[in-house]
Amino acid sequence: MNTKHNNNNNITLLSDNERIKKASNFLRGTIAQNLDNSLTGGFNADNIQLIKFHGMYQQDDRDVRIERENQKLEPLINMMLRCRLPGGVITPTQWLAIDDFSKQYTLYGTIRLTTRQTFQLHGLLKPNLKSLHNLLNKLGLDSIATAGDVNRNVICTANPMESTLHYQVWELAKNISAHLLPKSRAYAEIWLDGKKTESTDSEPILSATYLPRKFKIAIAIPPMNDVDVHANDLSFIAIKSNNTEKIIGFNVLVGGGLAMTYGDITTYPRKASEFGYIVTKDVLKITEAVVTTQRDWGDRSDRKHAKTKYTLDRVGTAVFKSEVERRSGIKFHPIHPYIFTNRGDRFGWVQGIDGDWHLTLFIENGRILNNAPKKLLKYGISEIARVHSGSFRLTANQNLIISGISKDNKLLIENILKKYGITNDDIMPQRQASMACVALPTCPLAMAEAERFLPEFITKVENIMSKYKLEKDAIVLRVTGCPNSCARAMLSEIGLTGRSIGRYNLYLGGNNIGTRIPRLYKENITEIDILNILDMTIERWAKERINKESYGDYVVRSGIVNAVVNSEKDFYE
Ligand code: SRM
Ligand code: SF4
Repeated sequence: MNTKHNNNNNITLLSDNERIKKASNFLRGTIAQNLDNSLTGGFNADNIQLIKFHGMYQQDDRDVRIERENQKLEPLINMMLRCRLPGGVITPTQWLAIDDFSKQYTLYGTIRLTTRQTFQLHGLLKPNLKSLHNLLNKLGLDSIATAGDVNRNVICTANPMESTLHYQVWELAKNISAHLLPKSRAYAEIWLDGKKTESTDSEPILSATYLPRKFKIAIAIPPMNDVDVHANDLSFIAIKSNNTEKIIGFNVLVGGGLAMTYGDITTYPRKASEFGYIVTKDVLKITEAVVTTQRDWGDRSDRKHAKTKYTLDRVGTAVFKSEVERRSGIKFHPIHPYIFTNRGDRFGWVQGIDGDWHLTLFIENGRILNNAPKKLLKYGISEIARVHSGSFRLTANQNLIISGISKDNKLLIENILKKYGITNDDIMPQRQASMACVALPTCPLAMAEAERFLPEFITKVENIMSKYKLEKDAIVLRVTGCPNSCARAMLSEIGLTGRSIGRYNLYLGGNNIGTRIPRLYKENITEIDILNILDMTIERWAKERINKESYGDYVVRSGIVNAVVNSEKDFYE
């Protein structure tokens, strides 16, 4: 532990991550030296923390951990890399090169689309890391600040229908991402042999010790809440002009976040607080003021309480807000009215206002692989990338949009999809409304399966839905392998969070637009128990629902669970 003086000159203990950041010389640490050490597949403890700021996590394959231990071998250490892709847009050329790299140089041969609109490559070995970073650089990509105590990948609504609005928020997502990027030259020096020299070693926004914790930003275009604004430290909700397809300003929300620690009631998921409305030109100033307030006021002694949501609850929302106004010199106006109606992706073909076609494909768990002999997803997407002149857009629900398809290319792409067995047609709405986080075998924090559990579990839930003639309905259902909520289970109508292998906590009563946190219904139960509860509550919902009432709203109205209103006060009641 390290020490610092707070405003009252009391000595507080700093978390060890603060020591690591301070001693790192702007994120260099001894990463370069560790890279040259061929005696181990990994990095030392301090560098394991530092490589996160460069977009990588050290992991090991947990499926073979015991076997390797028995053989007295080091765990199968490998790295996961997360790309920076503001707004989730990637070109066919970039896709092809990444696809090729994943095939040749990763242990798993897959690409994983994430809940924050980017992709991850799992199973990278240390000797191949530099060539991957050089490839990304050649492609105009990087993985800077996709992890660590910095602003992460900036996400925005990926709705292909309103492409003019999408274009505006995508531009903004890129600008925010660039504005908050670490300025340190460490990434260029270590991974690109110093090729990128335009940046300097000073961090006017982030500081030499960066932020107290991870920081997340989202931009939503109502009525879509596909980005789940309440999972983010800072969100912008676009308000468009009445007469033109132009965004005139944004409602600003601060302090959302979903993780908790079991058994520690000082931790909780929290919805973001509405600060007010600002005009578009003020977005970067407000962003900077929120980030620097959190930088200076966030808790650097206890990482469990370091996120913006806890800073807000500790100092008070009004105090935080007026500090943001003071720092930015901008006064918030009252919130402009907005409504969210859904947050799933719109699957299938749509024609945008520009006449181009867009196809949203459901990707189960975001995993791009050749999953069955007749469903060769990975081959199919790469063949499409060879002929496609538009772009790909990753969604915050782990799906893929093939975007900007000209009229002439539509048939060609349809034929490729047919050839590789890629179709949305056999997928029920329930599966489309479900997500799981990665969990085992790569996530070191997983307590239970999630991605590998979901497909068969959903088949069983689909059977329940069919039994009650609800095939056309869907419940937002999300599974995570631990309470960190990476697939945003804490904003779902049915949320499962892993407790141990085969056991989960069951949360019910979030809503289908992502504005209510669900409540714990039963703790530490098995799949059979979960299915029994779902069968019972779904039957009641089918019989007693009023009009098109959603499952989440029904379980609250019928008293099956009480709504969570202010999670900081009532989440554990
Ligand atoms: Fe996450 C940590 C995967 C979105 C909250 N998350 C992790 C790690 C890196 C485990 C670790 O720290 O070693 C996981 C890597 C697993 C693997 O093998 O790939 C991991 N998180 C993911 C992804 C890939 C899940 C997915 O299935 O798509 C998502 C990557 C997003 C991205 O591209 O940047 C992902 N993580 C989220 C979200 C959802 C979101 O941001 O919309 C959350 C909840 C929102 C929030 O932040 O409150 C989330 N992840 C966490 C946390 C809890 C943080 C906290 O507040 O305490 C951790 C653990 C930590 O940071 O200590 C974590
Ligand atoms: Fe890992 Fe937990 Fe996140 Fe799932 S929710 S990816 S198990 S940290």
